[in-house]
Amino acid sequence: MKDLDLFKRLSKRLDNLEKLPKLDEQKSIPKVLQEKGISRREFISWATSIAAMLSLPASFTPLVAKATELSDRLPIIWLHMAECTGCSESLLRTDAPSIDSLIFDYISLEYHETLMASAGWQAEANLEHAIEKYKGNYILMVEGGIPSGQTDFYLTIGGHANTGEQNAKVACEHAKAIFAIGSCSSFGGVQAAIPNPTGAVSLSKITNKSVINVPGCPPSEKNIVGTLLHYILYGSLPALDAYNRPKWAYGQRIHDLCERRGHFDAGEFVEKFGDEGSKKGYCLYKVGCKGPYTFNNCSKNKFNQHTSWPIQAGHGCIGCSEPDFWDKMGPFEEPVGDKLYNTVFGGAGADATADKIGVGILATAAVGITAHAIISKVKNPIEDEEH
Ligand code: FSX
Ligand code: SF4
Ligand code: F3S
Repeated sequence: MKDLDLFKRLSKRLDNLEKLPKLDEQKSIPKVLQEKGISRREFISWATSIAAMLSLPASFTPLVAKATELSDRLPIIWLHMAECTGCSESLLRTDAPSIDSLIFDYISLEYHETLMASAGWQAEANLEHAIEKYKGNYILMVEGGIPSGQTDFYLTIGGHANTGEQNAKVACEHAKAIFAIGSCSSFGGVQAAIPNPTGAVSLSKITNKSVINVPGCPPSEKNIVGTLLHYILYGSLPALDAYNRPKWAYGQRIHDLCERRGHFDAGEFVEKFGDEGSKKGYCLYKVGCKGPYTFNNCSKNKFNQHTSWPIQAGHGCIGCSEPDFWDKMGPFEEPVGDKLYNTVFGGAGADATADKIGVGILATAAVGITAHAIISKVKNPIEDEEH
């Protein structure tokens, strides 16, 4: 019954969206798929996987397909702040475009600095025009950390010499929904790493409005597209964790979804890159994997057209979807040992979730509990204190 009510509610929302004008009458999802040689069957199986990812039953597949079709109804403004553009690249630069990246072509991107042809005064005018035209109705996606306060001039943009902070503030003010795409926009990222010379901050620090964080450096295309489709389907915020990340994507630890987890539990570790353990696909904890402290769904979605992800490729997770990971997770190729975080022992177990407990608390405690009997070389400061 609950599912049926939800189905009706979402259908109604999509019916209303359908009444809004199309971006381009000539464009449609069936047409785009046909042009790219993607069959209807592939599209439906993709929609089923998106439904599952958003924790919806398979019977919602037609709604996901319809939401995709209607993804051109909501204008999107995408701003670049201080960053490497890897987040856009994650979605765009594939040699055989996936359905996720096709959607990026199809949606109504009113303004995107990487994609648009215009530059200089014209680009600036386009941004002002888009904000004015779609006031209160557009989705704002922001990539990058934001130099702010006394050092906001480090990101000075365009002929009017606005700072990135000014542009982002105005764009936030009139947006219907705001997504911080990538760890830089979500948490400050590499710019905000110590000593943070430009005073970079996260998007949520410069606006009072709700910001949905989609971190990762970069985030997977699935998490970006899934966040957008969730919004199209529901028209409201998804369930969020303590760091405002959608729980459907960031609700579980890398460690709990990891294909090498059996080796961790069995005490089988890579001791050195290239050793026998590496060849056998053993656990990467001792060569620095931060999967036990990181919440993301990388092993499910993967990168590069869903072919691989860091741990599958043989390197540990560096914790790229966690706040301040550049400072807190390093050195990246060494285990946490007793040098990371001022750990507070809160009774956190392997099943602790991000909304209950932050990474600082989880840190050494979780690994200590799970592995304390098997990792003899990794020191657990809590145990040492207790004994
Ligand atoms: Fe940051 Fe996105 Fe890392 Fe780069 O722009 S999340 S530096 S992958 O690209 O913002
Ligand atoms: Fe996987 Fe890393 Fe956990 Fe090992 S420590 S099981 S490699 S997430
Ligand atoms: Fe980032 Fe770790 Fe995934 S480094 S890409 S969160 S495996």
